[in-house]
Amino acid sequence: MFVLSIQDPQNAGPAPQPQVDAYGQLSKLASTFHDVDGLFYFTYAVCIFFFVLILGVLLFSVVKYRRKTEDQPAASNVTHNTPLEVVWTVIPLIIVMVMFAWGYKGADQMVDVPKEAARNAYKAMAKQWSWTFTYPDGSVSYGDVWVEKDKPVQFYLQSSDVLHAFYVPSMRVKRDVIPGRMQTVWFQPTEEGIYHLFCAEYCGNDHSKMYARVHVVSSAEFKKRPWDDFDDSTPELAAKSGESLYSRNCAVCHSVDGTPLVGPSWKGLFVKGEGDTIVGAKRTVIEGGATKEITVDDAYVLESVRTPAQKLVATHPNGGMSSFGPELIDDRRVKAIVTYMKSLASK
Ligand code: HEC
Ligand SMILES: [Cu+2]
Repeated sequence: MFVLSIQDPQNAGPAPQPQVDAYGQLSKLASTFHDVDGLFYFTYAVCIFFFVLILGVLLFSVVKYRRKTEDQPAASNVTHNTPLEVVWTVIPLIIVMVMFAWGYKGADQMVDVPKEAARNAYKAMAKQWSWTFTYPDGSVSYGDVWVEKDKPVQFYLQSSDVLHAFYVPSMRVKRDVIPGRMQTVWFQPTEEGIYHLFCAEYCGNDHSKMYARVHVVSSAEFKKRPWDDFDDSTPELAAKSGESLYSRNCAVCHSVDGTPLVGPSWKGLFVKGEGDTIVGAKRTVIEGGATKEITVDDAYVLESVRTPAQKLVATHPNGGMSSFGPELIDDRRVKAIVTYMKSLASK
């Protein structure tokens, strides 16, 4: 069978293999939106039935009624048959009405957000090329999101740059994320597991890497808040938290080993100076059209995160980074990223 392998740039762990349902056509259903599957397989069966029927009659007629001699007269010259035409109009009409009613019922369920879901509202912020999730209690996670089994959940979808789409095949939800417009989806996860969340709208160079995971866990596991692992109480822990933020938010565009990606590598951004001090490297930047030389420091990194276009690195005069506001990565977290950058410094 076709096995999809998914690169997982935002996380160290491997992406789960997609699981398919018993008929091998759809991802395993893990929410209450089973009308999607019923309607999908109904449409599938109708298509196969009519394909076989129509092609069968066609092939049969081609063989049976073919012209056998050059001068054979036409066997019949029927131009129409009213009862037959009524039948082949009315039966398909009934079938498409069934499809419509079934689809309408399913869509209605998806659009009608139940109160319990509205009380359990998350925010999913899409940006090139990562996802940031804000929980009902205000905490934040990146690239992975945790929800409770059997508890309806609503997601408000926002984009901080271009068009994206929130697509979780196992939950049977897919919704465009449109800049400047509030979109929303809800679902009720029914099975524990880790599910794929894809961006389903082409959003630039590394769209294919814009991937996240939905963890459906028991309420006991959920109470442990597995996403809340940010810790900057010591420089070592801050560097570790910074590295995790880096891998989920920045690694798509910035390498740390010199490899050029969409953005400049962070290798050599900070270097070891006299003794064991860590100093910022020199950078040629373009600010307001003028080229100048600056020294990298904490403030420059913060500015690059909040307003990347303020000082463009001279090697990247067209920019290409969209801003991370404090609601995505607060100042403390940017500081942890800087601590991580400094931990990379070498002679
Ligand atoms: C969509 C791609 C992209 C993502 C994601 C991205 N950046 Fe950038 N970044 C760029 C590009 C392109 C530049 C060069 C142009 C500029 O200076 O704005 C840049 C420049 C920078 C610079 C200046 C680098 C230098 O060499 O002087 C810093 C610092 C920076 N980014 C930090 C970050 C941080 C921190 C994150 C993650 C929170 C991040 N970037 C995420 C594309 C990206
Ligand atoms: Cu996207």
